[in-house]
Amino acid sequence: METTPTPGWNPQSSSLCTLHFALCTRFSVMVQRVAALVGVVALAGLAAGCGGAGAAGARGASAGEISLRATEFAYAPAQVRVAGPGEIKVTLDNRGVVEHDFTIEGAQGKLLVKPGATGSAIFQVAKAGTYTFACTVPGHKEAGMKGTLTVG
Ligand SMILES: [Cu+2]
Repeated sequence: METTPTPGWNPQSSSLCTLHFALCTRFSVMVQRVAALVGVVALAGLAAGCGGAGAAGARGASAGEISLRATEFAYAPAQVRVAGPGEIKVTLDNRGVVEHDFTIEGAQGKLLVKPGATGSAIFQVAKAGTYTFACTVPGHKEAGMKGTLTVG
């Protein structure tokens, strides 16, 4: 009755460990591959955004321009529109006495303009829709410094 299969424990456990290790290694390789793939996709996206050679890029290149005036604490106009998705050139004339910026929720980038100055930047909006734009200087959006951008 003393032949309990305890001897089986050690080898089993060690082979489990080996398997676990192999899985872990394989998983980390997979993560690296996925990371590389994501990097490639991101680069391709950047290239498409910059090149404008593709159909979508060419169409997007001339999405539109908007000009806004910033004061404490509002944009004028507060409702703007461009024809469709793509690159949008935004010009911000800061008539206020403090710094203001312009950001589009859901799009990358920020245009920061000092008081009394005018600045412009290109924003990329990939899809038609209604977007909120706002100033990210603390308290400004809450004070009313926001508006609506309609794309398409
Ligand atoms: Cu502001």
